[in-house]
Amino acid sequence: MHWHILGAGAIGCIWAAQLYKSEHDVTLILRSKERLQQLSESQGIIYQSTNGETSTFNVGAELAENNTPIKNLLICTKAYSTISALQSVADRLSSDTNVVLLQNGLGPQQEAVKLFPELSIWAATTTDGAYLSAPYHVVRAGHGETLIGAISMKAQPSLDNIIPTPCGDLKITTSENIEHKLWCKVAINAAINPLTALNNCKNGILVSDTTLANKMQKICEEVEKIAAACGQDLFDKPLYEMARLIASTTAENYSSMLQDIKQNRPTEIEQITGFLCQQADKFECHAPENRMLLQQIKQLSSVTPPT
Ligand code: KPL
Repeated sequence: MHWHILGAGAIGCIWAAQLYKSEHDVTLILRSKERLQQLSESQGIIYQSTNGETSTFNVGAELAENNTPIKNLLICTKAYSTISALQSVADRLSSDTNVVLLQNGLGPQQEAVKLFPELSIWAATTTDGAYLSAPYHVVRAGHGETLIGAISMKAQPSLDNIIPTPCGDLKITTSENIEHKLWCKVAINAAINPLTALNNCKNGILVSDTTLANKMQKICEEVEKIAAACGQDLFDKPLYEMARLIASTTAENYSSMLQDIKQNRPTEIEQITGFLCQQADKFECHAPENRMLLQQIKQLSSVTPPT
């Protein structure tokens, strides 16, 4: 089974390394000749495991313009690039192609299904922790779980025929209701990411600082109401409790949104808080805290996502 991967960030590199390790054919699709050159200079993906051991996986790579057909495509780009990533390889896809969208946020998954009704599309969400210490040098910070579920009419509820399990050290589980899992992830990201980005703090501060904790509580209450209006019953405990728990267990982390701002990259605010504000408009929910966060993060971020 041959997998093409679009998006060579930390998660894309983990998947490429683990598929390669499990002896699957895997090809990274890179955006420029310079990126191809960088990969060949590092002789593949350098993978540092949680115990510090390093291995190199000589994964193949090509540009999107290559004209060979794609049978299985994993997209791990930032959420705002999902659609342009799909469009960049559109002429290589057919009704036999399986596409897995693994990213934060909500919105692009539904748009992908609308724009590409002929494809079998799955969505995925992960709690794996990783970061790039240099291009193609991925450091595994923690082992989580990846949930995958069908989101298009054509995708089968069972993934047995597509996702290669075992797949190295990745823990992959099928979800019967992936939309709900994506909602839960968006809700947690909406509670933690914008506040940490605005206050330039680690996740744990949202628990220890009373003012920020109170703010997080208000954000959570709004998000819970928006989710309920959309028919999503999030967790078996209040979102605020769940967000506190996750902020505590990731206390030393800098959220992905704060890292994006520090590194002058576009943020995923539109696919997280922006998505929730759109739903609030649709269902006439009161969401002043989230609307303010959306504006503040847009003002703070000097770079806008590519179109
Ligand atoms: O997913 C995250 C992110 O930073 O995007 C959390 C759960 C907030 C951990 O940092």
